[in-house]
Amino acid sequence: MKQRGFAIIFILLIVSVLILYVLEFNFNSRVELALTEHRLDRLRSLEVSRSALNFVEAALISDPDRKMDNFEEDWAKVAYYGQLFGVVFPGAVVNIVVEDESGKLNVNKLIKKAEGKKKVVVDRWLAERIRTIGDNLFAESAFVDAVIDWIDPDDDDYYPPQGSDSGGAEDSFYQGLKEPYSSKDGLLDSLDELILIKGIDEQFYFGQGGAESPGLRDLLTVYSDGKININTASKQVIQSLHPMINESLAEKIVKQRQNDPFTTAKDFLDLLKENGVALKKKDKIYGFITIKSSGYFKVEITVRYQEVGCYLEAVLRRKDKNVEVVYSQVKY
Ligand SMILES: [Ca+2]
Ligand SMILES: [Ca+2]
Repeated sequence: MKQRGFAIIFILLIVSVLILYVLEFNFNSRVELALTEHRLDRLRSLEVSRSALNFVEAALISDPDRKMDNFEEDWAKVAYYGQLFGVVFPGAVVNIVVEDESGKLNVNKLIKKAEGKKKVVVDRWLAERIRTIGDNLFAESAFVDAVIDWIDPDDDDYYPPQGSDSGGAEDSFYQGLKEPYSSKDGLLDSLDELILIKGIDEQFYFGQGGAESPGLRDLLTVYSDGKININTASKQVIQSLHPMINESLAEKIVKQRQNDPFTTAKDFLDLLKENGVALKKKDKIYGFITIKSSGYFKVEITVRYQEVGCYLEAVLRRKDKNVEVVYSQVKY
């Protein structure tokens, strides 16, 4: 009797071990399967993002009118076509944003080339435009001094001509940080470098998102010839162009150009004058605005498959009949 009881317990033990084994095998197989699906979706999202980038390149190459660039053109409308990628690639949710870099202020142009001169020459007019961006959006303008110091080759804090206070910073400031580093003393290779500069934090740089609360990354660039395309500049950039352009005038300009893009820079200047903006004869704005892009476009593509996806950021350069990728990065 004792032996029989022992046999039953022994069999029960073996059965439970077998059940555990089968359960674990089942669990592992399901994990493996999920991981494979995950990897596949990741791979799919990467391929779709590349395909979307090709699509943007094609739109830029086929742009028939190189004398002007505005939101009525195909390259600017690819965002609408992004939804179609979901039809071509079932299950994919695709979002495409293309921005003309000439609609933004170029921080690298703050320092003018001063060949043969020992002293650094700052483009004070541009510095004032960028200062206004800070004033209007973030109530913070001294960061411009620090950006100038980040780029200029010297080691002296920059003092703006109109005030005695400087927001500048050189090595003495950066070396005193908890994790010290040096001032670059050279042009920015990427706009993301701004985050390293005194007075610029993540909120200031990234903004809150959306057209009403942009960050510096939406308004500044390192890719352009320095001129502003008034057909693609945001409300905030237009407002920065002259002290007499207030928010409502900037909004009016953006609204008006929606159906009727500017065909000459003069049309824009005339519109300013009609609205009471007093332009001096030699106002720097005359040489600063244009109606076309200098050829650099930033592309942001987000692809999602279920829970997996990728984000592709690229800068394209349109030149003659070609488009080249100047920079690209994929994040998961
Ligand atoms: Ca300096
Ligand atoms: Ca410096």
